[in-house]
Amino acid sequence: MNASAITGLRARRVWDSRGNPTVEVEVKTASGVSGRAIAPAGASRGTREALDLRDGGTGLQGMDVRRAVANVNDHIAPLLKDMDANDQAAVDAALIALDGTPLKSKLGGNAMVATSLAVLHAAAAAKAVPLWRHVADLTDETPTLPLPEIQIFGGGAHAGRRVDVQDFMVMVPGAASFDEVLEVTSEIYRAAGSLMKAKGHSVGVADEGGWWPVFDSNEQALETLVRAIEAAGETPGERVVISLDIAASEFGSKGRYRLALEERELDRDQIIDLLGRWIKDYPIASIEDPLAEDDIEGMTAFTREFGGKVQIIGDDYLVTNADLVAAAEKAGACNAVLIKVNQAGTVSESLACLAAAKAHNYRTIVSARSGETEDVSICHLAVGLNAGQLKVGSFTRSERMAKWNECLRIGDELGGAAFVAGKPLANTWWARQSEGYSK
Ligand code: 2PG
Ligand code: MG
Repeated sequence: MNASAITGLRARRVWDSRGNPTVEVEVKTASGVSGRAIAPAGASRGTREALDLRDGGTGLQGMDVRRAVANVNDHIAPLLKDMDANDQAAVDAALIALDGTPLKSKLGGNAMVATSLAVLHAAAAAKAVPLWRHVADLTDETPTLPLPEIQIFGGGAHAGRRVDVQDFMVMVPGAASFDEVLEVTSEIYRAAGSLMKAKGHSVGVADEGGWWPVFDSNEQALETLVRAIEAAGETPGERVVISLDIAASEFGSKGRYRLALEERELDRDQIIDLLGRWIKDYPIASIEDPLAEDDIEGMTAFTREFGGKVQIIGDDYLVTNADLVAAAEKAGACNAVLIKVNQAGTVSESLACLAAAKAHNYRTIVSARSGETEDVSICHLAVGLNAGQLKVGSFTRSERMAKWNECLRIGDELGGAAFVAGKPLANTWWARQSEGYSK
């Protein structure tokens, strides 16, 4: 029997960083080794992403996953038995056919993604290579350590909507190594905490470990972030830039945007103007979901105006879907796509999205979800796919740090030269002004 043939597969219920139940799958191969993966969970979810199957009812506030676990054990395990874990495309095609629904609502996106990723792990283990190497083999990419986006303040759906914007992040494209990115970010994170404490705030953290946003306005958060970068000894816009996830679908639809904090409603043109002012006033190099997922007109107008200046990422807007990336390119919306395996539901569909992004010259950012675990698969995907960028949340809490630390380990295996540095921000104002800027 083939060493990578699947001999056993089972799911169990485990728990994520918000204390919610989730699905873990373990896949055994004929060679005796196995692979394991856990489904993450989003809070600000796109309406077109794969659906997690939750049990509903009153227990665990309806969040239980016993049906998804049973789907793996009762239906997926017999289907995949004896299939080759090394043939990810065939495994994922079988899962998709068994489910048969557009949003994976029958088996559950959570059941499917945990299975798909566990098979990926099992294949790597059967080949006795690290996961990043197996992923690179599947895609013919050159493994490269990504440029991180790291959250300093949380907001939006991850912080009781205390501010409208969901992620206030930093990137360090001017760093010479991945390790340097983490060190600089750690200084900024600490400095931001000190600034909050100095203002007399009691400081807690939001869902992804960024500081809880005790601000009177979105701008105040941006100002504080700039002050924190300075307090860490950096000149904002040089080695360090700002990245925002507006997550506009959370407060906008049908071309109207309701800023809860300021108690005012903006139309499409007004929110574009507001974001344009932020791009002018602050060293912002990347913006995710600036307009809502149903606002094609707004996203196209925003990209026309600012696409030559900043990276514009579609998350809820593109939901890791190859067809939506192709359509966005045609419409002139966004110039980058977030890759979340659980939005697509399988590894193969995520790879297809990545291939579409590369074909249409869109940048790619592999991303975690706000509900995470110790699972570090996405680090290996980001490296093996040569995605260029990685978004994991903040620089605190173990479900986040596990990912940054795993990247350091992969970096040691790869050797120092494999860090992508500022390349993903080519064609943004940062790259242009930093020409000649020496690290
Ligand atoms: C996002 C993610 C991660 P969630 O919007 O990019 O920050 O959030 O997992 O809640 O969708
Ligand atoms: Mg997002």
